[in-house]
Amino acid sequence: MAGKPVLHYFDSRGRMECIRWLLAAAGVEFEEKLIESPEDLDKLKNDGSLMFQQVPMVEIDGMKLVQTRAILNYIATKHNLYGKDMKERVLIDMYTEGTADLNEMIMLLPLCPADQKDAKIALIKDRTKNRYLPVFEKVLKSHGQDYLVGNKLSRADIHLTELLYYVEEVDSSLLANFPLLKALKTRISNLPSVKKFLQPGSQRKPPTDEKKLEEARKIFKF
Ligand SMILES: N[C@@H](CCC(=O)N[C@@H](CS)C(=O)NCC(=O)O)C(=O)O
Repeated sequence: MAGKPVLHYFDSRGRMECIRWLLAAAGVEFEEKLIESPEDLDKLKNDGSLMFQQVPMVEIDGMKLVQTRAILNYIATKHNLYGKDMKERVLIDMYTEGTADLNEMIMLLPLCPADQKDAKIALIKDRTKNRYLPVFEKVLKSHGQDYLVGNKLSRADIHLTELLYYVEEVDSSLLANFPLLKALKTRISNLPSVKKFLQPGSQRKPPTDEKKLEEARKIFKF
């Protein structure tokens, strides 16, 4: 039997958190080798483990996978979370890319200079309320089903649920006008695998604070 996937990343959400979420939701146990210093990162770079000299990197099924989207695609395919045909898959891809766009805006917020932060938060709130969440609310309303695509759990539901947690961290009132999204969040959060991941002490990472940001700056030299 193949061993557990091994995740190589810094001890924060960053680009790895969506991979942690997807594996956890699929019920896959994983290990983490945390990058704690520039030397740890250099070691991975120098031993040829990182195709583009970047993390996330995931050791899985005898491979060393890089590029977040490629890793997610592999996990979703392997665990049957990627639709039943091309038409479902392209929908899942569109929803996934939409969630990724807003997720990235929120993920990069801690890097925003202090004098631009309020404007950035205002933009995120505007995009959340007026661009992204209305799309997903409308999809759920249009078919009346429990999941976004094909009446079956897919990666799109998992990525969206992860995003909804982040949106609420930005402003807990942002979901107020999206009852179907609130219900989806509750439904997905109650899946046993996700419920376990949401418990304290799991491998889920907290929001990135100043201390983590400083550590990241040292490791990734930005
Ligand atoms: N397109 C890549 C981007 C990866 C990336 O930017 N990784 C950063 C950390 S989040 C990194 O490894 N930076 C070090 C470097 O570029 O030297 C992906 O999605 O995986």
